[in-house]
Amino acid sequence: MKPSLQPLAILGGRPAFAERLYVGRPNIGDRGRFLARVNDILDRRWLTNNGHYVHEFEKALAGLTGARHFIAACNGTVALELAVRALGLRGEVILPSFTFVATAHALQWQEITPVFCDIEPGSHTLDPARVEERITPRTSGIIGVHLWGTPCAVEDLAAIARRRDLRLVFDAAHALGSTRGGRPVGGFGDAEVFSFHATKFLNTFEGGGIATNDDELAARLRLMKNFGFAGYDEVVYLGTNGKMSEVQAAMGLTGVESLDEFIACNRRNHERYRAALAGLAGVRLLEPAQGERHNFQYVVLEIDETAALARDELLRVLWAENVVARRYFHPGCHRMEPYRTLFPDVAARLPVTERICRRVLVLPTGTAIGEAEIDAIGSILRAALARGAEVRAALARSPGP
Ligand code: T4K
Repeated sequence: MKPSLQPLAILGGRPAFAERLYVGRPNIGDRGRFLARVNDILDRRWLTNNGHYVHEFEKALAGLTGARHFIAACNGTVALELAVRALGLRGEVILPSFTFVATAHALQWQEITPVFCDIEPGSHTLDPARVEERITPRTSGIIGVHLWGTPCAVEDLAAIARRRDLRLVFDAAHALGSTRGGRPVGGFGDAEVFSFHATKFLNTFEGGGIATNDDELAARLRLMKNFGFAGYDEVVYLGTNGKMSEVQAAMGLTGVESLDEFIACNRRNHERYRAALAGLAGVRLLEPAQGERHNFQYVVLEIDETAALARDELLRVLWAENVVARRYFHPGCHRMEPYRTLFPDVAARLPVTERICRRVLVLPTGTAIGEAEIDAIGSILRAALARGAEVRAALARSPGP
């Protein structure tokens, strides 16, 4: 989409983009190959329940993650719930508050108490030093979240889990294709849980899955995601319907074929943003760890107190230009219901989370945008920050979003 670089819309100019640019625009892959697969599914008349394409997708994902087993599921949230239940978690489970609310809901939904723990300021992931402090006799496990595709401190968390006899799960919803110490995400902890929601760089419309090297856990998960059926008439567990359909798997397989291309595009976009935002006071672009593979699926800025405008002011400037940036994962799970009511005092234990929640701004990336859009977004931010006082006054005059 060709941007028109008018004066800032918030100051009375026309929006830079005629149509909205969104964070989370899906990558589509090869349309022809996807449609051919859908035709084949219709010819086979096998639409769901452990079909051919789900098998193929699970094989492909086991290959990508290096895990012995990959169990596909209908979405990432149900995959988390399955992992939590199959591992026998109960009582309390420690997790970051700075994550998508599904991580906490997967516990609370099963009447397990989510215990919110602070994060490291650099990586935005669970701080192992703080995890130790949150362990009680009721703690049964830890869920680390590889936020923005950046793996947590898996070694330190694994050492704590071993020492304190806890189960360790990773919410890897963002982290397909990333590595830690050269090892792909998928093989850490007892299980790692992925999301293939439309907004993820590899998508199955809705979808998710669990990677594990534990044979017994994998067998349990396979039964649990299919109501607990061990045969036509035999049910051996309390299960649910967590199955992925054939069309979802066909979309996933098509995406897998373009995965390197998606990552290359995300990386190019990231580099372009780095150049477009260089030298902006108070604006930090989160960078992945050196020497590791990363999927670059989120472009994450931290806007600190030294910037001429606050994060929320920049958000409004961008929205006025039709750039639908997001302030993920504001305001933190602990400030959302039911957790706000259940744990009214927990914010005091989460100073880093509170600070990061006020600073983060996520910008559009993926195959739906290119250099021209990124340069224009950089110019908008640069112009807004250069005219900080004027922009602030204009925002104060206009009603908020
Ligand atoms: N753990 C973590 C750490 C997660 O981030 C997530 C999901 C999960 C667990 C749970 O996995 P799932 O059960 O969802 O598989 C979106 C996604 O719905 C959610 O999957 C994702 N994380 C989260 C980070 O983002 P919202 O509430 O932001 O969705 P929404 O509707 O505002 O869409 C986001 C953006 O994407 C919009 O700017 C529009 C754009 N979009 C969206 C869809 C669905 C499109 O352009 N096309 C589309 O088809 O949660």
